[in-house]
Amino acid sequence: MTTPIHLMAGEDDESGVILETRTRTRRPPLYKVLLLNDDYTPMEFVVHVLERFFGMSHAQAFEIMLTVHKKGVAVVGVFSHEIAETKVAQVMDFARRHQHPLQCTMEKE
Ligand code: TYC
Repeated sequence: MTTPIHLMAGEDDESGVILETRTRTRRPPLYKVLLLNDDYTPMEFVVHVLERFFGMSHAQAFEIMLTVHKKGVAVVGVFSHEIAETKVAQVMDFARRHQHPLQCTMEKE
């Protein structure tokens, strides 16, 4: 017998037979938020961005800023798609308003 589509997993169709289906659950994908180096954005501005939008201490923020400065890019956080999108938008908007070319992007983990 086929599984009636209106029945949930384990629900009885009144025939007395429990028709079980297994529902697979998946964790939502996570996204890395990346900060990119450039030659013009002041170091102190980047430190401020990391404190303000990523909740880092001054020491943490300074360390990550230096990593980006030396290596060209660093992961500054890992979030759900919606939160990552919001972080990227906040950073890009803040940089634009201060006329700095700072770039922030996201990629699936
Ligand atoms: N390279 C910049 C400078 O020398 C500093 C900087 C660091 C810029 C990190 C962007 O994501 C960045 N002023």
